[in-house]
Order: sequence, then C-alpha cells, then structure tokens
Amino acid sequence: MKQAGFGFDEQEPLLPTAADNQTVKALYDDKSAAPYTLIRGYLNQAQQQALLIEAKSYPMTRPELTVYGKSHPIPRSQVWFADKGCDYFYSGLFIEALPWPRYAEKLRLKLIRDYSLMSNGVLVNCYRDGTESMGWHSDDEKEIESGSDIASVTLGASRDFFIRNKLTKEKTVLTLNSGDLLIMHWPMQQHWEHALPKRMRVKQTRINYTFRKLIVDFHQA
Ligand SMILES: O=C(O)CCC(=O)C(=O)O
Repeated sequence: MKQAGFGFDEQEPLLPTAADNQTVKALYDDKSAAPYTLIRGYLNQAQQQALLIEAKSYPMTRPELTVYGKSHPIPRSQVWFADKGCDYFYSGLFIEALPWPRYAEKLRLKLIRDYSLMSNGVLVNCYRDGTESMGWHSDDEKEIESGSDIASVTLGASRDFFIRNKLTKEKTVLTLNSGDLLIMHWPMQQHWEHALPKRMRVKQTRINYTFRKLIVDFHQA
C-alpha cells in the first residue's frame, strides 16, 4: 500500500521563483538591505503536521556553553541531521551528524526542487515557549560552503526574528509564522546577524529547521 506523503510526495506546482529572484537582485544592488526572501505559507497544514509529529521523536539535547568560565545550558534544545562527513562546529560546540529522519529529508528535497536550495545538513532548534531564545549571531562558520544560501523553516508558534547590520546596526524585525520559509541569501551572514528574542507572552512551542551546505569532511582534514 502506498504510504501517505502528507503533501511532500505530490507534484505540487512550483512556487513563483522568478519574482523572488528579481526581489533578491534588487536587494543585492542595495547594499543597505539584508538579502533575504520570505515565503509565507511555504508548507501546507499536512506538511507542517507531519514534521511536528516527527519532531517529537528527535533526540534533542541542550548542550552547555561556557561563558566567562561559567557553564550554562543553551536556552533551547537542538539536534543536527546531516550527510556523512558533515559534522558541525557551531556556537563553540562540536555537533556530530545524525542521519536524516524521513520528513526532514523530504523537506530538504522539496527546497532543492522548488528553489534549488542545496543543503547537506539541518540544525533543528526547539523553543519550548517564549522564555527560550537564541542570541545575536551569524551562520558564518568556516565549514559553511562559500556562496550557499541558508533556508529557515518555522513550525508551531509565531515568533519575532531580528536581523541587524553588523556595521550600521540597522535592525529589521520579521514575524515568522508556522509554515513560513525564510531564505537568507549569500552573503547575508557576512554583513548581518540575526536573533530570536524571548517573548514571554508566547506559550506554544516553536520548531525551526535551518538548512545549511557544509564543506564535506571539513573536520576530517
Ligand atoms: O530559530 C530561528 O529562527 C533561528 C535559528 C538560527 O538562528 C540558527 O539556527 O542559526
């Protein structure tokens, strides 16, 4: 019997990329704007549900970070799924790659199909509620392949997402809702930081998938 694909297996019409590409080009020309594309409602309800159910079984951990000699657990939980040879050194933590779960892999393939967004790893972050957060940073680790875009998919609670220019400190706030796709185009990470601030009124859980393309075997070299 054919297994239900929760919308991932259907040949859905491709999303309109031409208009987005024009937007991106304009943003590249305007050096003062962050080069991102936000696609609202990229995932339908069935796709969101399939991922949210699958995420309940992910082996999430809350590693400790040392700041000024003191250890603190990160204010969220996370897991890194990736191809072989794609271990990741992120925020001062070495994270070994775990094999791709079924729907996370389907989402990876959907991003390639719809937007040619190539990736070989995804960091999944889980924010239990609005007390959990992520501080200012850029995804500019040495193992991220030069020229690659970063694709971020939100599920569950809506949360504010901040973007800040490293030089001018100009700030943009986006509210990311369940099913939205945010593409952070190269070279956004070189010039801009991002953060997910605490929002005490938010009581629901948010899951975020951030797809990255790493240089294979970077940590074996
Ligand atoms: O949860 C988010 O939207 C932010 C994730 C993020 O910044 C990261 O994975 O580097």
